[in-house]
Amino acid sequence: MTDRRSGEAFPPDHRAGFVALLGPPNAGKSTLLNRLLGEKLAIVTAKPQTTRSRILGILTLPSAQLLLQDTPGLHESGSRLNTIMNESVGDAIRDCDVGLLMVDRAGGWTAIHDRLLRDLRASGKRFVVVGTKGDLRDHPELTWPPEPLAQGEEAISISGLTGEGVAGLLESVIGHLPESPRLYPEEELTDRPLRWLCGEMIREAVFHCLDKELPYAMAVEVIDFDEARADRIVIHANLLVERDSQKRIVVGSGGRMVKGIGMRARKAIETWLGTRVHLQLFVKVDPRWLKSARRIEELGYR
Ligand SMILES: Nc1nc2c(ncn2[C@@H]2O[C@H](COP(=O)(O)OP(=O)(O)OP(=O)(O)O)[C@@H](O)[C@H]2O)c(=O)[nH]1
Ligand SMILES: [Mg+2]
Repeated sequence: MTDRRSGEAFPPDHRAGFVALLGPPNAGKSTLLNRLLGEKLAIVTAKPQTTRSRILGILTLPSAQLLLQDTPGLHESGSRLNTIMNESVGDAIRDCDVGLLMVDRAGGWTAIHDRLLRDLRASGKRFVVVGTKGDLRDHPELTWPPEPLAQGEEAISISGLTGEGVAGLLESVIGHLPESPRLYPEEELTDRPLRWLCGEMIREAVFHCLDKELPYAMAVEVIDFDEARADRIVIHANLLVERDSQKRIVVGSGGRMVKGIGMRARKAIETWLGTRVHLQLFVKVDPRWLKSARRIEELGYR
């Protein structure tokens, strides 16, 4: 097989296509994405609804290229951000070649799984039900394979944490992909710019440092990302909140909270990029950000 554009030759049975990671919040979608890529691309926290937008992770192997689409956890809720998040799950099903319906084996099968299973069946796409957190040995909530599956529908149990079962899953997914040359250059890892990914690392630190609902009311906007210096990357970012009362909490007494968030995020970005980072955070009130679809899109949560 030869790529018409690049003239590059591929093995005759080379496969490539889009793989959507689908499931409710906290199912382990982003953890599996990172595990498959062998690289931290998507942020992971113990709290549900961490991922806000689709993120493409590109896995290039000699025999196949998987375009892995991480998605926000599907859930029932009415805010504008949540509606947009749920829409992007629908888009991911529409655009994929293979769907992975992810179910936390300790959490069990839910109404969200019923809905996604129905949508996947209706789409006519190939799909695999993936049981996650297989390393947690006590799974009282879920019989395996899950009861709602029909004969011939595939279920594979994995652990994104230990990697158990992931090679088998990968092999099965490749078998479902169409024959095709590579769709992206082999050196590409994602469709997201580095500065946005750094913003996500900052948002991960926000989840760690602030509890309750506040992380959900916050956005990160990278306003300056300067790679011109040889010895360090300079990043300036706004932490956007909706109200003054939230700003006071995020700043903290004597600026302690925002300093803590900044320190944690800086260390994470430095480890990730293997370079020194100068990070400056500004806490800003932006009452519009959660209400305006345009603003949400501008911030890259789409
Ligand atoms: N023990 C164990 N924990 C896991 C595994 N996979 C994910 N987790 C944990 O489950 C939590 C949620 O994982 P995520 O990967 O962020 O889940 P997600 O489906 O992307 O969640 P949202 O982005 O909120 O939709 C984190 O605390 C993970 O460390 C696993 O295989 N084993
Ligand atoms: Mg996620």
